Amino acid sequence: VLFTVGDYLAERLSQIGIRHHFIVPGDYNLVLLDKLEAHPALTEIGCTNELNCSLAAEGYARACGVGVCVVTYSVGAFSALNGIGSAYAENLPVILVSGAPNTNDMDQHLLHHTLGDHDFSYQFEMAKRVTCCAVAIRRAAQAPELIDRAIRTALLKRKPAYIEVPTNLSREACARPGPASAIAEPNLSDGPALDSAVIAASEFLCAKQKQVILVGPKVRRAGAQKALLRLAEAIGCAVVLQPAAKGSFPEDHPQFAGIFWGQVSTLAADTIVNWADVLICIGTVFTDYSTVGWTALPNVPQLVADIDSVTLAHPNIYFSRVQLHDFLSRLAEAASWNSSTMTEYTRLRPDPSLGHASRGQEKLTRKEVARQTQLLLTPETTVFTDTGDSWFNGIQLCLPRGAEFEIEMQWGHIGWTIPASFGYALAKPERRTIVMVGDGAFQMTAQEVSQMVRYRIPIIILLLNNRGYTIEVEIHDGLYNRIQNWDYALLVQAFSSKEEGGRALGLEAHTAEEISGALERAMAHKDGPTLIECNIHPDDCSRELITWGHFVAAANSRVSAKD
Ligand code: TPP
Repeated sequence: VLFTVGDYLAERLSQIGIRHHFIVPGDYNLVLLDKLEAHPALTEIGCTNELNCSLAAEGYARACGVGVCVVTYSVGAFSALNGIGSAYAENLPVILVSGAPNTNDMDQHLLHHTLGDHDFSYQFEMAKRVTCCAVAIRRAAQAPELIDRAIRTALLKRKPAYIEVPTNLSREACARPGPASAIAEPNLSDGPALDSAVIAASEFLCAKQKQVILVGPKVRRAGAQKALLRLAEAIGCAVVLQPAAKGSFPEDHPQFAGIFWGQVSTLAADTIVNWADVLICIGTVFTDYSTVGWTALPNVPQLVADIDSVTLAHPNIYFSRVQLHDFLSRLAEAASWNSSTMTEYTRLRPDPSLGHASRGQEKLTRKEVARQTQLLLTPETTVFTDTGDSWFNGIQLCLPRGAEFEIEMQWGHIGWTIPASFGYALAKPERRTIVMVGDGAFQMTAQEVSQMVRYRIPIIILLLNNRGYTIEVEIHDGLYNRIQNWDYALLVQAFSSKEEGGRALGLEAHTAEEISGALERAMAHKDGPTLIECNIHPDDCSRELITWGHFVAAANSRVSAKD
């Protein structure tokens, strides 16, 4: 049988570890979808719309290291670009594959699903801005080179890539691909740069007395958690995490000193950071959000270890092509023991407390939901937290060793948790996925619960219904922060069909007793998702959200700088 462009793409995707590809069909990609489907290692996962499709692929990439989303031209791809933006911001290699018009029509005719003029380059131009590599195949013979270039660049840079495949080319003859190692090569450090970075860094650290390690979200993207642990144990200093890095260092470790998030830090992490005379910043990202409206930008000297570079404050040197994993492992061998910040932190460390349990009939509170969620966590749990007070509720949880935590703090698309947890759970079905999401966020992407039903994915969705966009109320209030209330429990049950798929369980909780009963039922329900609508008072939000919102609002409303 003829080996085609579509087969080439399918084979390459399977070689890099893709087992599920997320799709929405359209006439420009149907033949391509047939080819992908025909590959024995690939399972097609249909999504309800392209926004959800791209975010599902983003969540899949979190679990599996890479994700793929296949959509149709313009009407599909424009929506998918949002999830590709997320993948870019969050450093995840997601391959966006879009069907495109027949090559005979390119720049010749007016076509459906286009802007209605003769220039068909616009989608490719748009994709270039939100990917690390965009390719548009125009002849079958180019396909191997272009597909390989896009996939290889995405994997090397941990950023999304774009591949445009005209509808008629998917079935045209194509060479077969060579070994996978050519497109999935490891990132290697430059030897001399690595050696000098390690020497300079250990000399720099030797001259400091009070060292603190600050861990950022890029550690996980670089797969450097184990090397981080080795370095932390070699130095013996306090280790604090940025909020988006939660889960990258074990929270039961004696050196774990909380989440550093300025005034909304946990476990007094900010106090130990302020006491330090040097910060070892590993994969950190400082934004207005992570620095609480720029109020928590550390001003002590820093050693900055990024995904593939190291920068020192004194002497001021930049080392490029130093891979994070290599650098941390080597620094662990070279660095000397200095546990002064741990001695200090032991005196500072507050007692973690879950707070008091509410009594059975008492009205449900945010705290009680968090307290009961905490009791469910095991080493097999993955928690997804959505933008909103769910961030703060999630950050407060104490993760047992092995538990994972997913957050999309850089892109911050509300509703991200629903499709992303779906994609993630397909890749890691052995884990128990729990989603914490607000009512406003849920309304953005609720349709994807339907796919959890279809594929019988037992995700537990804790929907905190505080009747509106509370996080925005804290930043800047107006009537626009009120939303239509839904019967959420009823809604998700409507996604079940009598003929096929699993079943969604929709439950409501108004009291402490009701939520504990609901959680018990959720844990037992295996044939699809469970949504628990947790009804809380509109004013019941975390102290951290109010504090953070105040400073972010102040940063947003700074007057323009004069020239
Ligand atoms: N649109 C998108 C796609 N993403 C966004 N982050 C926003 C708009 C702006 N936004 C940020 S938080 C938020 C909105 C609209 C409200 C979230 O409300 P909800 O999910 O109910 O959580 P709560 O703040 O009530 O905990």
